[in-house]
Amino acid sequence: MIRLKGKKVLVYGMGISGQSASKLLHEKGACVSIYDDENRFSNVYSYEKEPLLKNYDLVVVSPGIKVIGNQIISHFIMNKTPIISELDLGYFFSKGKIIGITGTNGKTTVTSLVGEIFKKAGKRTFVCGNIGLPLSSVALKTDKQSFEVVEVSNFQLELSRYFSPNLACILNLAPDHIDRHGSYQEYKRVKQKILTGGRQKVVLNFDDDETKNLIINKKVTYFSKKTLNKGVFINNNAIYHNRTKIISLNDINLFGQKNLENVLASVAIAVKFRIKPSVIRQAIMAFKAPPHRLEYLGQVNGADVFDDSKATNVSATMSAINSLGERGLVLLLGGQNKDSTFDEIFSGGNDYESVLCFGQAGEEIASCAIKYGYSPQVFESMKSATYYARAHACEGQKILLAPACASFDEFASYSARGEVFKEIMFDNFEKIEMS
Ligand code: UMA
Repeated sequence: MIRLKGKKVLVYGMGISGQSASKLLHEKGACVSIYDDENRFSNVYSYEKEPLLKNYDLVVVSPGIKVIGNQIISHFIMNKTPIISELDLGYFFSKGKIIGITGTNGKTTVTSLVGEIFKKAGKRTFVCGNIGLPLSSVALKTDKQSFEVVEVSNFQLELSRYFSPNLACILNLAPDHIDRHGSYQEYKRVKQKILTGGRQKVVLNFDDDETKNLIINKKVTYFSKKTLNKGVFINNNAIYHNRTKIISLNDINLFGQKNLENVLASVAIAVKFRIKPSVIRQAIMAFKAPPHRLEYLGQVNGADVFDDSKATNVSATMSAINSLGERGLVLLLGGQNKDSTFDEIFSGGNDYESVLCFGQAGEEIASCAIKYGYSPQVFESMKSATYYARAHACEGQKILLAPACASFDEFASYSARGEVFKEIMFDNFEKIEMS
C-alpha cells in the first residue's frame, strides 16, 4: 500500500485509464494534476499546461503512451520522480487475488472465460484490464474474497514495476507491436515482466516453444493439446487435469484450434484455485466467444464469411488460416502495419482462392504475396476490399477478414472494423454502397 494523502501526483493520458487513476487518487487524498498530449483537456480544472516545470511526488502513466522517445517521461526519469503504470496503481489498492493473463493472442477470450468460471463458482469476480475496464477502476471495490481476472497488455506492462499477480499466465508469444517496442526481443522481455517470482502460481503453454522454454524457478502448470503426464491436456477426446476428466471436446461450442488452446488455458487457471470440474465444465458449455475472433457470420451467395478483425498480427492470421484450411479462402489483409513482416502468410505455398490487400499496409503485403507467386489485388480501404469480396462471393468460398494489421489507419478500433465488415457483407450492403 502506498500513502497518497497530500501527495502531488501527475496523471499522464486522459483516456479511461487516466480517468480511473485520477478518481482513485482523489479518493485517496492525493493532489492530482492531469496532462494529455491532446489539448482537448486543457479546460479541465486540474489540467497542467507545463508539467515539465513542476515537481511531483509520483507520475502515473496510461498504457497508450509510448515510453521510447517520450520527452515528458524522459524528463521525470532524469530527475528521479517515481513513475508507475496505471496497472501498478490499481494493483497497490487491490485486496483480492489477482489473476494476470497475457500473451500475444487469446487474452480477451481467456480473461472472459476465466471470469465466467469464477462467477459460476460463486466467487466475487471482477473482469478487468486491457479488456476495457482499468484495474484502478475496480481496485477500491475489492476485498480479500474477491478475484480480479485481469487481461494484461504489453502496453500496461511496459512501465509496470510492482504488478505481481497471484497467478500469471502467458498464453503464447509471437512478434507483435514491434513499432512500439523496437524489437521482438524487447516485446518478449516486457511480456515476461508479469512473472515476478515469490509464491506466484504460473500457467504456460506447453505447445508454444517460446513459453515452454521460459526459464522459471517455480512450479509451473502447463496446458497442452498433446497428452502430458500432468497439467492440463487432451486425452481420449477430452480435457484432463492430471487424472481428472474436466470436459469432453464434444461439449465445447467454440470454433477453431486457437479457442481449444484458450479453453485449456482457462481450465489450467481454474484448477489452480481448486474450482470444481463440474463448475468449469458448465461455464465452458455456456460460454460464447467475444465477437470479432474468428466469428462465423453466415453465408453470402453460398460463401461462408468469417470475421477475425482481432487478428491484428501475423501469428493470429496464421492461426485463423490453419483453423479454416486454405481451400476456397478469400483473404482480406491490411490496415496499419506494426512493423511486421508478412512472409509467413505466403511462404507455405497455400492455395488461397484470392488475396485482397487494403489500407496503409496494402501495397507492402501485396508485394510480399507477389514474391511468392500470388496475384493479389490492392484496395484503398477495407471497405472497398469488402465490397469487392461481397460482389464476387460464390459457393465454396470462405471469406476471411484476418488482417494481420492494426485498424487505426481506417477505424477507431478492431471492433469498429469488424462491425463495418459485417454491415457491408450482410445488413447494409446496398445502403452503404449508395451513400
Ligand atoms: N495520449 C497522450 N500521449 C500519447 C498517447 C496517448 O497524451 O503519446 C493520450 C490520448 O490523447 C488519450 C489518452 O492518452 O487522451 C488515451 O490513453 P490510452 O491510449 O492509454 O487509452 P485508454 O483509453 O486509457 O485505454 C487503455 C488501453 N489502450 C491502449 O493500451 C492503447 C485499452 O486497450 C484498455 O482497454 C483500457 O486502457 C483499459 O485498461 C485497448 C488497446 O488497444 C483496447 N490495447 C492494445 C491491444 O489490445 O492491442 C494494447
